[in-house]
Amino acid sequence: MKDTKQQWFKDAKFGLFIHWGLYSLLAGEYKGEKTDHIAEWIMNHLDIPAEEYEKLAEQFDPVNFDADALVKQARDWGMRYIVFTSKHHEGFAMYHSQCSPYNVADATPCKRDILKELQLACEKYGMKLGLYYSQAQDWHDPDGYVAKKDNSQKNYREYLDRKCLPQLREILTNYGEIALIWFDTPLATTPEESEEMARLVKELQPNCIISGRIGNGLGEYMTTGDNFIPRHPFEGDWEVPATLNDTWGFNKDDHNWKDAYEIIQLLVKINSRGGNYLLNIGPDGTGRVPEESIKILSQVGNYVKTNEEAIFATKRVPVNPYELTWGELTCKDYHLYAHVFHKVPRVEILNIENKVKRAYLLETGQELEFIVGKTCEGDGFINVELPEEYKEKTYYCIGLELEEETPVFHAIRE
Ligand code: H79
Repeated sequence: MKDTKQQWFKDAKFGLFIHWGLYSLLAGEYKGEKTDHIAEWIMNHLDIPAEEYEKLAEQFDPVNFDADALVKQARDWGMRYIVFTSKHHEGFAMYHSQCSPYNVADATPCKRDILKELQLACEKYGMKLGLYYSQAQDWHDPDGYVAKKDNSQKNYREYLDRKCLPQLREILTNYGEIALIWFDTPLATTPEESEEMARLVKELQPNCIISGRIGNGLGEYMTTGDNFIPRHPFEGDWEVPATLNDTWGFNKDDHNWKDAYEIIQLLVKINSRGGNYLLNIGPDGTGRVPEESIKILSQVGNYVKTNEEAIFATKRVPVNPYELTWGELTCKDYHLYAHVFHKVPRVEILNIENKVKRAYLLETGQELEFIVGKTCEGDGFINVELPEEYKEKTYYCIGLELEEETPVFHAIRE
């Protein structure tokens, strides 16, 4: 069972992933050719030579990027941590690196250290800062791995010593407290090499959490497949990295946005099963966050902020043999929370053994009537009565104060 030993991560429940790099300038299209894959992969997918691709840096001048405003917004969306792409597979460092001039402060006209800007904003707003670092794939370095290509001629050791390890040292030394490091696609990285990376991280920042994708089983929590949710409650610390549309990096042609209601349901479902939801935005080449993302996240934020008690610091709900027709449950110390997403005349929970002290609406604090009883077959149930106007409502949450520390469900009777 994976254990980060970091209470902030277990409590966080909701985080912001930011994919931003040179690919954002292309927005899914290069020289009239569009990519129909995740947009940050455009260099690879359209086989753009490194000497051509690197020229993009000359255009990188993100006049619309405001780290302070973005971090403040993330707080308002109810998020507790941020993971930022310090270097994606393209190989471009989004901070001032001393070991490679291919970085945002040296190779662009703007000369800005984006990571430094984010660090300061995160410190100001009490936001945990995590960093994505593509440790194995680097399509700019001649010795970095490239997925699904023949890497046999690469001197990976050279790349590790020249770029990967020195850059890890930089991002873990020059940017204050890094709460988490998000590795990705280890490919042929050996156990010894992963071990070396992990040792470096812990030597520089003992509290920095190492994500699941360092490879070779060395991650301190489980990262699910992109956009994949475990079907059952999952023990230990884990996280679902996910997108709002079908890309991580900005793609001007991807309008396949999930709506806010779907995102709220996914968040609560993931929390209910014990995980964190790391939800992505892809700013465009100017640093502007897509309008649609802001709209969705603001709506999600309203729900999260109103019902924060039922999201933040909640724990995995024990296996419930019955599917709920109206929504999802979350829980924490002596409380069970019913998130109601569908219209119901009253909220019914079946096969539950707990005694209830009190039921209330989270958004108003209003006390609610409830019945704790047994069906004719002898199964425990809780029914919560709703005020008239709530019988027509959806997306609200009911708190139940329990006599017992955790909810207790029993198996379906044979
Ligand atoms: O950062 C985001 C992705 O860019 C990264 N992980 C998330 C968090 C990621 N790296 N690899 N993958 C996701 C999966 C790769 C899928 C691929 Fe393909 C399928 C690579 C090659 C075939 C899609 C199709 C991308 C290029 C061609």
